[in-house]
Amino acid sequence: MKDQLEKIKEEAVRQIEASEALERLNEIRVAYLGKKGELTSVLKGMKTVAPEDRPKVGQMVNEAREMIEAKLEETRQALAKKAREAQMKAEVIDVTLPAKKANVGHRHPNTIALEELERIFTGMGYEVVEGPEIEYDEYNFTKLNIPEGHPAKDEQDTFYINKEIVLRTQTSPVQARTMEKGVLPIRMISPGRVFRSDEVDATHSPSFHQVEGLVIDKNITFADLKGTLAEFARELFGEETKVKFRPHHFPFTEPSAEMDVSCFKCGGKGCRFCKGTGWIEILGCGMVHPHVLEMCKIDPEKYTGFAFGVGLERIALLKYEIDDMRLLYENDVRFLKQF
Ligand code: 2NL
Repeated sequence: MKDQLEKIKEEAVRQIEASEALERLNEIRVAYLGKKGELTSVLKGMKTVAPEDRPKVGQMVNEAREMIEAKLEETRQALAKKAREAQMKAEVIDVTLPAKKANVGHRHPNTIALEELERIFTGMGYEVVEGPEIEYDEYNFTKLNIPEGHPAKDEQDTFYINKEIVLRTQTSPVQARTMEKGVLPIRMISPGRVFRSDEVDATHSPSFHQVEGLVIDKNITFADLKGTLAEFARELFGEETKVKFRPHHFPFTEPSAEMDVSCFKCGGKGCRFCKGTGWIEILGCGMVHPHVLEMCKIDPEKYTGFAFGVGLERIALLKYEIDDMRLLYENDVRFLKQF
């Protein structure tokens, strides 16, 4: 019996010392000290021991149990310590490493151009007014003198939500809404996203941005329009900039014009940038049509006004010399960071 116990102890110690994981220690504990373990089976063999020897054998079994338990505990602590040290080593933090730079991105050329336009016009006393991108057909077309069947409507009428509601094709409806409110005089610009049925290419997109402007007051004339837009052009493209007005047609203005600026690259001599003409087309404008004033509840006998519309992307492309509009919609930060 004694030999058997010695053998069990030896074997247990050998196994404990050889174990490399805490789970393995548990297995050993079960194998030796568990209900069906080696020591228990020794106790079960007590029947064959002479009664006077039993207490002694019992004591030996207990000693073996205590010894194995102590060995298990000692090894458990050693393994736990080793595991903790390995973990600390693996998770070491170098507090002297430089912090990761926060990536803050960059303002979009459209945003930069818009802020420039807003700076110029608010400097002349204009308000910035925004409105819905989804509009009533009535505000987008009818009140701007583009009735049912008008060719200008045919060109633009693609994005219908239903019979009465469209994605706005211009920001003029914001201005029509402002006129209807009847607070006069008006000096406003309305920037925002607009939608057209255009195919994507280097100069077109089905969704782009416009900045329209509107002035309504007593005695506003074409001279006010010219002076205002010439000053705008000088602020945007430089003191030397000249402007030229070519007759044009818009349904909502009469008379209407397109404004060109002298090429800021060559000063008007003609270069690749202005395609040899010395001039660059920049915006459409005109005196607000009396019928538009009437439809927006303003008396055209008492008030007159001028209006204009600029493509924001067109300004950004020109000012930052970007040759393809699609670059503005990719939002590649390497592109954006150049402006
Ligand atoms: C362009 C240039 C323009 C207007 C927009 C306008 C707005 C109201 C009344 C009268 Cl509420 N006019 N806006 C005027 C002239 C030109 O935009 O190239 N548009 C297609």
